[in-house]
Amino acid sequence: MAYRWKNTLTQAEVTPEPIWLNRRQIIAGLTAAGMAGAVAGRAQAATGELEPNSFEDIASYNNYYEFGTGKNDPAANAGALDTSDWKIEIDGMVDRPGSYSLNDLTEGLTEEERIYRFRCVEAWSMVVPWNGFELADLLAKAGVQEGARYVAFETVVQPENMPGVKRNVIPFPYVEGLRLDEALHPLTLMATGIYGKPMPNQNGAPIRLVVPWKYGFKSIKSIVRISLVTDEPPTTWNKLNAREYGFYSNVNPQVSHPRWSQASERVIGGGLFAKRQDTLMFNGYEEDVAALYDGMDLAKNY
Ligand SMILES: Nc1nc2c(c(=O)[nH]1)N[C@H]1C(S)=C(S)[C@@H](COP(=O)(O)O)O[C@H]1N2
Ligand SMILES: [Mo]
Repeated sequence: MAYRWKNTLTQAEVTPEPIWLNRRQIIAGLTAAGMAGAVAGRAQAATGELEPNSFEDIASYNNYYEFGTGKNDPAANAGALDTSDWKIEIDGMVDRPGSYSLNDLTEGLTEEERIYRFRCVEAWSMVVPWNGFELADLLAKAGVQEGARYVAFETVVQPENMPGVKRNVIPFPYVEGLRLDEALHPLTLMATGIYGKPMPNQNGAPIRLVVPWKYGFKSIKSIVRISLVTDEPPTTWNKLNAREYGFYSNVNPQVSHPRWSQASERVIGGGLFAKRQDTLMFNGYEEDVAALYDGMDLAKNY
C-alpha cells in the first residue's frame, strides 16, 4: 500500500475557495467514486484550516478501557497488546466470509490520509491525521448480500495482556455497530495508522474504525470481527446505559448528555492555552451526512 502524507496542511494547500465552490456545483453529476473523492476532499478542506494535534497528544490521551479507565492507562499498558498474526473474521451476510489476514484484507485497497475532527462524548476533542481506507471498499471486497442492514464490529480480547479486561471494568469484548448506509459512507474509515506511522497500540492497533461525525466511542479499536447482520447489533455503551448512550450517537450540540451539555468541547493540546470551542452539528460533517438521517427525530434517536 502506498500512502502520501504531509505533516500539516497550510491554508494555501487546501483547495482555494472559488475552485472548491465549482466542485460543489458539479457534485450532482459525479459518479459514486467521484462522489466519494469529493466528500473526502471536502472533509479535508473543512479540517484543513485546523492544526492536527501532535502525535504525542493523540498517542498519550486515550480511551481504551481494555487497558484501564484512566486517560494515561492505554499508553502505559497497551504495549502488551499482541498484534502479531492479526486475523479479522468477516461473517454474516457476505459472499466471501472468512478469516482474513491484514494483508488479504487490504490488498488492492487504496490507503489515504484523512484529517478528521474527533469528538469524544465526554466533551473533549482533537484533530487526527489518520491513515486508512474506506470501510465501503472492504465491504465491497467481502460482497454484502441483500438483506444485510447493519454492520457489527468486535474488539480483540487478550485477558492476560489487558488489565482492564482482567478487572472487568466493563463487559468485554467491546462491540459496536453501524447502519449499513453509515458503514458505506465515504467518510467512514478503517484506520491503520496516524501521521503515516502504524497505529499505536493505545489508539487501536492494528486496525480500527473511525466515524468522524459520531461520538468517539463508536470508533471501535483493534477489530477482530466484522459481521453483516439484519438487526441493530448490541453496542457496548448502549448496553451499559441506554439512557445516556444511544445507538446512533451522532455528534449533536443541541442534544445534551443527561449529565452534561454537548454544546461545546475542550480542545486537547495547547497546554496552558487549552481552550473550549463550540461543538458543530455532526461534528462539522453535516453537509455530507445529514441526509442519512432525513426525517429522523435526532433527539429521540440520540
Ligand atoms: N475497544 C475499544 N474501543 C474504543 C474504546 C474502548 O474503550 N475500547 N473507547 C472509545 C472511546 S470512548 C473513544 S473517545 C475513542 C478514543 O480513541 P483514541 O484513544 O484513539 O483517541 O476510542 C473508542 N474505541
Ligand atoms: Mo469517548
